[in-house]
Amino acid sequence: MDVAVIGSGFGGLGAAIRLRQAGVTNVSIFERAHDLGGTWRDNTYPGCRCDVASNLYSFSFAPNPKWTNTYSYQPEIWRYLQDVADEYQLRPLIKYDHDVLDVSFDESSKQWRLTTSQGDYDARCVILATGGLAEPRLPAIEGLDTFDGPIMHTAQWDDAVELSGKRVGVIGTGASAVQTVPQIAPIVSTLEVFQRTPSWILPHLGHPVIERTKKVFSTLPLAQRLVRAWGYWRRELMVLGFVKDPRRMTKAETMSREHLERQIKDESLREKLTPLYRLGCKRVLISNDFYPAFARDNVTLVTDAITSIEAKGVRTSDGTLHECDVLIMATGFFVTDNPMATKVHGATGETLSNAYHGNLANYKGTTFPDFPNFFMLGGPNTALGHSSIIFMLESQLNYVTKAVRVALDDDALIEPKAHIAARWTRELQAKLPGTVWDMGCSSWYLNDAGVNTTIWPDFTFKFRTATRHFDPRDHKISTSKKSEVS
Ligand code: N01
Repeated sequence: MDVAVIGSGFGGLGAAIRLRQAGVTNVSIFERAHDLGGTWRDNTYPGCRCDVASNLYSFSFAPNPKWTNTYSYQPEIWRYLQDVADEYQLRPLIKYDHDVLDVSFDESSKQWRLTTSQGDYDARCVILATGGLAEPRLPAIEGLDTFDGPIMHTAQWDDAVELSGKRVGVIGTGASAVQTVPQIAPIVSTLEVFQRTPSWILPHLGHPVIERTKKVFSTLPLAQRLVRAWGYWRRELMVLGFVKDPRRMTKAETMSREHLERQIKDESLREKLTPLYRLGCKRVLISNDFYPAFARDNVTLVTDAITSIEAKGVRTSDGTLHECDVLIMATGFFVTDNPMATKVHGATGETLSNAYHGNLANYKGTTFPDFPNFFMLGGPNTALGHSSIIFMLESQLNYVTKAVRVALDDDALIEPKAHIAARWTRELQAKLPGTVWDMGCSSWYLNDAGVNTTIWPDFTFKFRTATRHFDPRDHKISTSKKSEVS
């Protein structure tokens, strides 16, 4: 095939659409699951919702005038992706139940060899679109495998696990936990929420969309585009605090503290829920119902450190055994240590995971020296703490589709020049000191060495500008006609 796309979430579907628009049709999408949709298919835990407004959290070329809420819930986003797949007739391209086990560049054929659970495939170009939030992380807590009852990660929710009337423990207080805790609190018998670090939480402004608005968006698409643009630019202003001067976060911290004070009257509980790091250092959360859940008699916040998990429950550092019937792990994902990256090997055999550990330079978070005709969506330092990842994916796709076009038209192998990629990576890293992610908290944005290899540290329109074109001068282009064009 000309292009193998791995993953059928926003990135993979977007890639297939943009490639087709660029005239590239010999494309297959490899999907390990039974259905398309990526993280929005997998995360079905109660309350799962996007914390970016619906109008912005969608493809610019496929607006949805029918969003029922200004901040969509998971089922509607998943439905949206399915509708997009139908509208653009992408389903025939998808190879379901194909788990990609290895992706290696074959020097002799000058192609990529994909080893999958259903056989091998060769492709001239590969677009890796497996996303950063695809591999659920279970914490390395001693005794985890000795627990007697069901253990469920939020991203692997199993409706068959009975929660009603059960003693439930939730480990973690990040984005997934704050959404699911309020939903399950009313049905369980007791709920103990194990918090290691409190999150900054701001009021949620989401609300249902009235019929008249939907009608206006349907008949006057420009109106929806304006709302989207308004939301985009408001979010861009946040970069001033995240990147340029984190002291600007004080105002949002005050808002968050007031939110907490309004919702939690108990002073000692409030203290436990108050973060002691700069707002933005970890992902900022939005919720109106997480704090109030602790007002319920059956919900307890546990802040003593977890020392082990035993057959009957969770043991904490004060010696208490918190007995549970079910454990829910709201413990996030492998991001900088995503297992998928260890399965990709470039022309020298080097693995892609080095890109997250300082040993492999990247160019615009998308391409890598010695990885010819290989493109990564959502690559190093392209995720966002303040806006929509879809904007970043679409930006990358501007560059990727143009590069793929050149690769196919000229029968060429394209990769960034090593010194150009090194410069991009160096300059990007030079922007990080003094940003909000450099304020001493731990987060999934940082690799083992504490370096942010995840978040884009600038305005997103700058990334859009950087990826607008394919610049041949920045690339090594080897063709069968000429050994090296540029
Ligand atoms: O995961 P997280 P998440 N013992 O990594 C705790 C997206 N998302 O699934 O902070 C005890 O944020 C950990 O504690 P600490 C979004 O990008 C979006 O919630 O490391 N606790 C933390 O509290 C988001 O950021 C949406 O001290 C342990 C929690 O587990 C990303 O997904 C909704 C522990 C993990 O939080 C991930 O969110 C959901 C241990 N050993 C997800 N190990 C929206 O759009 C970890 N923790 C709203």
